[in-house]
Amino acid sequence: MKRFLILVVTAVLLCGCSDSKEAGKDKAPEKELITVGFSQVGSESDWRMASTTSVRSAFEDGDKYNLIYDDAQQKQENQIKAIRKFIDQDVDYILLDPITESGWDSALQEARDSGIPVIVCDRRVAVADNDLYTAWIGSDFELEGKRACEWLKRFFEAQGYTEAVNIVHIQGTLGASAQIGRSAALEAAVRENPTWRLLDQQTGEFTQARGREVMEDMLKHFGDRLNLVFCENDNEAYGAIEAIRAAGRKTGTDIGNGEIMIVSFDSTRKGLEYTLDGTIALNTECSPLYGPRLTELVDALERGEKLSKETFVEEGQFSIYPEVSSTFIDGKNYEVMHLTQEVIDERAY
Ligand code: GYE
Repeated sequence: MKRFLILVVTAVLLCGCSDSKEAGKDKAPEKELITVGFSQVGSESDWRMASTTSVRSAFEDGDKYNLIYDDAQQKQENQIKAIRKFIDQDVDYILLDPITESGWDSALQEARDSGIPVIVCDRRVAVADNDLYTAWIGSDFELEGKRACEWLKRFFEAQGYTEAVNIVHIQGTLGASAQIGRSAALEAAVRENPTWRLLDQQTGEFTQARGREVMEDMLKHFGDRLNLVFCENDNEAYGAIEAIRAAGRKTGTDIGNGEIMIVSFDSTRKGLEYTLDGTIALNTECSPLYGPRLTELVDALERGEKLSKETFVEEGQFSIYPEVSSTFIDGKNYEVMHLTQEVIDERAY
């Protein structure tokens, strides 16, 4: 595979030295950079910005890597174009955070035909042939959703709340792994808990603006009945909070007395600030800090090592309410962290 070559030109050359023999002697040797094309989803959320920063800084070693970054602006067609451009540029590796799971077979086949390994990160691809990508690293989104629902169930039990839980669900980008997993967990929990009702589901596209619009619409339709909003990320929760306040409703856990309870995902700094003051009742973490893991994977491939096909990142969960300190899911115990300002101060995003 062709490598991107850089010539480090010496100051002697730059200052116009005419003695070619001398210049040649002072010239640094040519260096081979590892060229990596990264197709990012967009810049729709705080989580996404943290992910971009993490990947960019992990690959910023200009003596080792040449990172070509492409922002797809939440459009899969832009990601497919970016992959084709990376193939034309003959990059060494492609990193792909796929907007949706479906629709990747031909683009990934083209990458494979060109001999370029594809590492998928964060969201997943659903392809007929799993050999079309080398490895995936990211979160267990369904587990995140199950942890949120189990916490809610345990919280209501602890409070002795047995009335109706009337839920509106602001989904992420439809077809994205984070949406598919978190939505599946909520839908299953609604089936299992007789007092839970799913009043409405609409996509908030993982953005604050759309989260606010969707919440306004839901408040208009369901009025006082609505007592819980399940947001699939923090930015949607920021938008929902704005809409709830503008409608004169209160956020909180006293849902039997008119408050609207909010649960969210990501655990960004602002999301956790809202969790610390009780505006968001529960925040389930999703880590965007996988940049260093990606350089490790690329370096391992450079050394000719075989990668595990899937790597899941570990994640936490935060709340200020002491009622539930852990959840038990599929035979495993998960701790719920009691949120304090110190916890927020130590966070990297
Ligand atoms: O939850 C959301 C972002 O794919 C896990 O995408 C990611 C999600 C994250 O826009 O904030």
